[in-house]
Formats: sequence, C-alpha cells, structure tokens
Amino acid sequence: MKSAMMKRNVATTMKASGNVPKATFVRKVAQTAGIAASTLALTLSANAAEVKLGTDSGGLQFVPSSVTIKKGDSVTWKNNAGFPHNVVFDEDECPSGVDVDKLSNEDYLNAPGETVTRTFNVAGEYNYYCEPHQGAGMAGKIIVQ
Ligand SMILES: [Cu+2]
Repeated sequence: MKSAMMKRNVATTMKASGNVPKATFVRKVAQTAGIAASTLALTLSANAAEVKLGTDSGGLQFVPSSVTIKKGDSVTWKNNAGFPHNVVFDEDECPSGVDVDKLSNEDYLNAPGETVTRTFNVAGEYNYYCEPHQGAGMAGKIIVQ
C-alpha cells in the first residue's frame, strides 16, 4: 500500500517538473518519495523514458511530445487515451542508416495500458507520428544524445 502511494507521488512530481534540470529534478523526486537521491539517480540512469499515447483528457498527442535521451536508452510508449494509436518513424526524419521499419510499431495499440518499447543506439533527431491521428497533428520527437 505504502509503495503504491510512493509511486503515485513520484509520477505526479515527474509530470509537474517538465523543464527542471535533471539534478534538481532527481533531488525533488527523491525528497517527495523519501528515498536517497543517489539511489534514484541510479535507477534513472537505466533510462527508460515513457511517452503516453493520448493526453489524460483524451487529446490526440504524445505526452511529452519531445523526449531527450542518451544513446542506448529506450523509450516506452504507453497507451493512455484516444486510441487506437501507433508509432511510425519516417526515414527522412531520422538519422541516416536507422532501420525505421524496425523502429516503428505500425500495428495499432488498442488496449489501455498496452506498451511498445524501442531502444535508440544512434545519436540524432527522430521524428515520428501516429498514423490514425497524423491529420490531427499527433507527432513526437526523440532526441538521442
Ligand atoms: Cu494516435
């Protein structure tokens, strides 16, 4: 019970601290969760960013729409609202040599909470979109440093 509450607190704090520098952000989250910052930093350095498919209110957006990660990190997209969604990378909008067919998940995510995870091993900027909602502007960016 206690650990479920802690998780919720961490998630809330993470959502609210969009532009806070990482160190400050880690400290804040650690304070909120009541655990050592060093422990949390270690956890975060495994680095899996999460992007929600659809806003909590059902908006047709990736949340957050832009994510910055390091080479070797992965991104997990989680079905949230307004689905079906998918994740499609455009060859012209990714670093050259990247296999966009492998990176994309063209199958629709239909179930709530369904996830797709991809690992990024080539630095650069990746732009992607959701095919069913491309017309509504559902697009995102991954910056791999
Ligand atoms: Cu969509």
